[in-house]
Amino acid sequence: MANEINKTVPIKPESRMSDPASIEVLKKAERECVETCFSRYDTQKNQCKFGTSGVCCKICHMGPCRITPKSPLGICGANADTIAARNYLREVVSGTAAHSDHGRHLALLLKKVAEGKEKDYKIKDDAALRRYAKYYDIKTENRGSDQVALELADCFIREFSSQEEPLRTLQLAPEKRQKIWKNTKVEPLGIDRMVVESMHRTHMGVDHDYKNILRQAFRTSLADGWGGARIASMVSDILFETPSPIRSSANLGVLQADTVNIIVHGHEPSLSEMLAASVNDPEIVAYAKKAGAKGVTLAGLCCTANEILMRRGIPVAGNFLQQELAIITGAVEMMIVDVQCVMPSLPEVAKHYHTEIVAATDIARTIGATYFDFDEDNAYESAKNLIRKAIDNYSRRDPAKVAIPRYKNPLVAGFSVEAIRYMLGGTFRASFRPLNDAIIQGRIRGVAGIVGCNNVKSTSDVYTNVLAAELIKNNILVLQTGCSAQCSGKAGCLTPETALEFAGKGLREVCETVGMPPMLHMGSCVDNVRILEAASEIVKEGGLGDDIGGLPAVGIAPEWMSEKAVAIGCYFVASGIDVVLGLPFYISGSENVTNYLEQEAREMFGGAFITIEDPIEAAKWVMKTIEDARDKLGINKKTERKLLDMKDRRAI
Ligand code: MSK
Repeated sequence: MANEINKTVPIKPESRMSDPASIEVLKKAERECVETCFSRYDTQKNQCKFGTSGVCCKICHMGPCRITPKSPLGICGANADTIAARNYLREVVSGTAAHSDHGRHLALLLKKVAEGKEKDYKIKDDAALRRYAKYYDIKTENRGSDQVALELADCFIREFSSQEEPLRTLQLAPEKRQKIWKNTKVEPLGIDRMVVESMHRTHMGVDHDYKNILRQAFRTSLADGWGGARIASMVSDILFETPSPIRSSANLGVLQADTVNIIVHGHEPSLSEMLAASVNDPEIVAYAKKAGAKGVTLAGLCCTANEILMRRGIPVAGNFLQQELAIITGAVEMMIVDVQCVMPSLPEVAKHYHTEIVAATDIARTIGATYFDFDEDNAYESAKNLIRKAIDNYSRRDPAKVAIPRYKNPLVAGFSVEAIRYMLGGTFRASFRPLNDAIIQGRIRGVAGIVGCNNVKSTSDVYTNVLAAELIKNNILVLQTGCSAQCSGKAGCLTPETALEFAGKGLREVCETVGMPPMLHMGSCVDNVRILEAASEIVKEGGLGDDIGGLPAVGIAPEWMSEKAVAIGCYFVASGIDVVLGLPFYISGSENVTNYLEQEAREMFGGAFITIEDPIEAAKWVMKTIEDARDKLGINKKTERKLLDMKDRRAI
């Protein structure tokens, strides 16, 4: 396996992480005897084979049961297929719940804003409000923003509780796709209902048919991708603005030696938006100067970073595997964490330095972290109080322990679907037509969505960077989200100059004309829905078939690790897009489950999963899949050269 970590030989920092900033800090961690996820990975040698193959069942307390050739049935009689399918569905449920609870929080916030109960949050993007209201047939003409927002917030909230009606957002997909979902019986009802039903069906003694269970996995994932995550993305646009291209930078070098450094980490944007709004408040700047600092640097990790990068240009300190490393620089006064992808080890790492870890969400607390009761009703002042606390911690910084790597790279982020449409067509003719034409003419061969996390099992960022470079070289436009986008940002690839240097001729021409990078940062994990939205727009624009399935497009999760990634992969496949995994699912203990996800899914949806552990092989597979799709669309035909006669010329 390319880049796989071999735990049997001493592991060098260069085999753990590929970017120079992280390597430098990992060496510092070793010198200062700080435990990280990498050293803990080594102590977790010989990971459980029953777990990794998906055939350990601990759903009831007669077990745990483990399936082997000698004991092919659990105590209740469940076989490997039932067990692996149930475990898989529970992963999808957890991922869906995570994205959707994030969406619910924002929908409830929108309702409060519309009711005038939140003085510090506003509807910042009225055009987005009215655009999304139309999706729900809400009248927008001659109505105030608050009125429209209240009705829309209620629609969003009903998407969670709908008992018998399918999700209304499904109607945003091409008609053909909607029919496929109806015929295969995967149309999700309310988001909460899907999560509860799936948990019921995986309880001991309920659903035992692996195909029925896996179909429910796709159905639940659609409640995420076309429901909860989509709502999160839409409300964020309404309250905090639809992203548009913005410059910033990425990697640990964004931290500064002479300022108070605050890092936000997690996923939800409500607090981080307020921190971004208040960090340059003159009162705060004066307070920092009084403490001996030049000011306050706000930076982000993981998807909270992406949220405020996309809209405010706040720099990215790093992606998932850099969360402990950021503290080890010795230069972080406070790390504020909200939900998801936050390692419980952070307070332990912080004990070696002066960093205060602050948990700012009641549903996500960690032993050793300070809990801060963020007051959304008085959000601006509450955010300022938190920043003041960080400034107070500046005097505890030990200069002898500070070592900020100098590495960071510039980037351009903020490519929402609206921004892409505007960028391609301009103010008066904003449209996807130029992109469709470039694909039809073959200047761009197709589109690849590269998404997801980092994982200690492989050298961080390598797969993503090798794959992305190979794809743009071969004229494939790359769309990115999450930690994968940050990985390209750290490598300096999210700039228009990357197109000039590394893209193939056709893609370079398009990027040069428009001034865009060949890899587009589209946002956070919930913003994977923007990739589906872009695919729907391409279909709507015409000339490339009548469904998302069949487009020259592929999804890839090179270094994924979270249950959310499993849900994302499933809703991409159920939407008709093939998904390449750089690391396998925990299903290899069941041939039937593996076959269902890798073969039968394609018969149902037109897309399926494939695991390819080498980035170059993955690139070859993606290119072949894209060329096959182009053949089927009939756009690979070479145009015959024809000499024009007088009649033709007159016609022209
Ligand atoms: S933060 S889910 S490590 S992308 Fe969205 Fe990154 Fe994966 Fe978390």
